[in-house]
Amino acid sequence: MAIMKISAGERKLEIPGRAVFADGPGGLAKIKINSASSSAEIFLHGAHVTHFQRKDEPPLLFLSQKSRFAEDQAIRGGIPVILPWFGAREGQPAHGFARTRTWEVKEIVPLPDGSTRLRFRLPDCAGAGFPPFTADYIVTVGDVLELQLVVSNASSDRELVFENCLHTYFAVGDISAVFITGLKGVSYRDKVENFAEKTETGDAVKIVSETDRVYQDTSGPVEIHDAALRRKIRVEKSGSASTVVWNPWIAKAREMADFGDEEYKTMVCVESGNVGKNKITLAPGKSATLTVKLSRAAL
Ligand code: TA6
Repeated sequence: MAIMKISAGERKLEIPGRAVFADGPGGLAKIKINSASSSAEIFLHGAHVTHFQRKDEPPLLFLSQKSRFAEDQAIRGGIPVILPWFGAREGQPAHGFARTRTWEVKEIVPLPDGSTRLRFRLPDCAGAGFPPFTADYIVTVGDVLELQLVVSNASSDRELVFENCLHTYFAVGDISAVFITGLKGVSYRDKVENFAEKTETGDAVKIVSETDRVYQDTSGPVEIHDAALRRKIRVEKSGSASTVVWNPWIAKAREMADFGDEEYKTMVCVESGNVGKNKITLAPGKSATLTVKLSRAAL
């Protein structure tokens, strides 16, 4: 029973009918949140938001039917918290260790507007060559989903150089009827072509093949236009200079054991963070906050 592992202190934070612990698959504990206008689910494993849905609307986030749920595995879908490195790292798992650690629940606060704010802390952040740091993650579930990742350099004498990213998987009705705006004129590294440096020339990004782009020096909002679900998802952010757009398409989808062969048709990742040349350098005692706000409007 996953929730048996929840500490007494954490159990006291529960708000009946609003934020309660529950057993998730694979022996992983989660919190089920019901706010006035929306519901969400967050696993303590990786402080991973796997579900956000406004009442009477389809879910905003994609979660693979084939996702693994295990202590040492990342969940495929939702919002993986990528920290303190993005992508590959010699001798280390891809995308950092934060997404496969169990975070502690520090606060659950019912807000007057009917939304619910939760704060998570990543225990013992050090190792892999990084100086000691702290990471707090604040998730506010309401009309919109707001996420804040606060990283502080806890060292007294060493700089902390790190990457972070909220690697959001959005649910879409039909990828062939989706386009993404807000990236025109922005330069990017194309991972599909060996990180070739390019510039976005089009008014909108269309996904017609494997797409894996790291847009750099961009802090503006991005919108995902989804004709099939007749909605527009807006990704607003602060404290972030990189936006990553990813869809594995056919071949990669087949290669991934924790992703369905056809699932590339109903998801797109639009990720907000600081990666590659936008990585962050924090002096001792300093902090950096990455904030992302996810909202949607009818098309
Ligand atoms: O954010 C895009 C990306 O870096 C892709 O290159 C792809 O690898 C994806 O992340 C998923 O990575 P994962 O380690 O979760 O399989």
